[in-house]
Amino acid sequence: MLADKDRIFTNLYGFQSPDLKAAQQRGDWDKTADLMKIGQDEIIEVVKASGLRGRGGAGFPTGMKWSFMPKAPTPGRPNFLVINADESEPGSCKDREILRHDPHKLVEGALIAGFAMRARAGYIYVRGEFIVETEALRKAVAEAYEAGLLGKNAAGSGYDFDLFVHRGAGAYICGEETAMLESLEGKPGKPRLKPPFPAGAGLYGCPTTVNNVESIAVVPTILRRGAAWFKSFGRENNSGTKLFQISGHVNKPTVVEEAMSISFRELIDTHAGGIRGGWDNLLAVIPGGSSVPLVPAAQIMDAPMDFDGLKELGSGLGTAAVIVMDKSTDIVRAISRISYFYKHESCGQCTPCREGTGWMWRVMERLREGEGDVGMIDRLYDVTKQVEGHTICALGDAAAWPIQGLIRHFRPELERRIAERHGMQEAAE
Ligand code: L3W
Ligand code: SF4
Repeated sequence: MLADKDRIFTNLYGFQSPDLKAAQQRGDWDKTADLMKIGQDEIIEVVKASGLRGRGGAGFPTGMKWSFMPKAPTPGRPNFLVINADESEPGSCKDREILRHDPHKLVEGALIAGFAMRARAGYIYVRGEFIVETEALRKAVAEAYEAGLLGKNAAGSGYDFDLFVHRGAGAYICGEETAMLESLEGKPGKPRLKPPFPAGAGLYGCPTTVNNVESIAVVPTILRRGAAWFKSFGRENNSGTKLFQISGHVNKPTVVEEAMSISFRELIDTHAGGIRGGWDNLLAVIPGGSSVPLVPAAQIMDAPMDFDGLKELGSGLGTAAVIVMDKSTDIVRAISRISYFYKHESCGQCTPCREGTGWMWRVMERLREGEGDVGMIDRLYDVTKQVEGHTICALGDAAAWPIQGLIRHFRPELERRIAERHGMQEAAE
């Protein structure tokens, strides 16, 4: 179990005030200018050495992403930092806690990250439904301006950096980084084709880095305690501490900071009070938010909860939103409901996603009722393969993967429903 002294988010549960004075007492904003004195490239090197990988789902190395930004921005084409606080992935609820209770970690991280990537300004794009969180964040930003920590000569560093808070209008797709940029520009949130990646052409066509809230909020602590300290948690290629969000059929759902690579069993027993009805009652787990395939109980129990460990199981760490399902779960219905979510949130811009998400959901609903025949399972799988990798953004993959996971691990259950319904029909005839 991660020791209290090694926790980055010391006010995760809001036991103390989120305001500037309390944050400073917890160590935030402590000699920030001195941290920045090591220089922009050196900060990027420290972040690279820490092994920090993006906490928004994709796990892209953060320091490497920053290094793609131009080192000498051309006049009239400034660099921008955009922070993705559009937390909408079903199961994901960690960034919300940072915004509410520890916003100064994010604001300080924004200044340091913005400085390192030579950004003139940062934009925090907050999920539309996050009203309390937006207020808390706006208050923190206002406090930072008032104290001279943002704006001209931010925190006495000699660097000018402005930070803006923008609230979205409640569309999941605006969490996709290029849809977010479109939305910030005042346009409908429709993803752009990549490449070019935002580092080449992002906000208003300028070089931009989009990072998740957690990725930015851990940076000041990494600089204060050192890359080696952060890297000492987890294992090679999967380092650091991480916010895990445990929901579903556990005795005590929670959000908790733990060392990366902790085993699933230890995570649940230590922090979530165990599985409802005991470990024998576990059916399956979606370990990284609704976009990643489920993992059956037997495979996940002793698995390391990190990028590589879950990839080996055909799933992913995603945002570390751990959705636990016990044997009372109608697993077909659960995945069908997730399918409906993606159908609803598709921006409709590309055909495989616009048509495929609706088709997949309708077939899932039929299979839930045991309608159709066994061949329909294969056709559904084929269609998921036609959608996967053939769309503008990752929402197409996210709609396909949960269904693939269901068919891979629970095909007998789908076949049982079809056989049962056929049996009932035959009996009726
Ligand atoms: C420059 C290159 N930049 C990649 C950058 C890219 C992006 C990052 C990761 O999807 C996943 C998705 C969801 N030059 C680059 C480059 N980049 N190659 O690296 O890129 P990518 O394409 O791997 O992922 P993505 O499109 O950002 C994110 C999954 O996360 N997910 C959902 C998350 C939901 C939330 C939320 O609600 N807040 O985070 C969960 O699993 O399915 O696969 O910045 O530009 N050559
Ligand atoms: Fe829009 Fe779906 Fe295409 Fe993404 S994959 S651009 S959400 S239609």
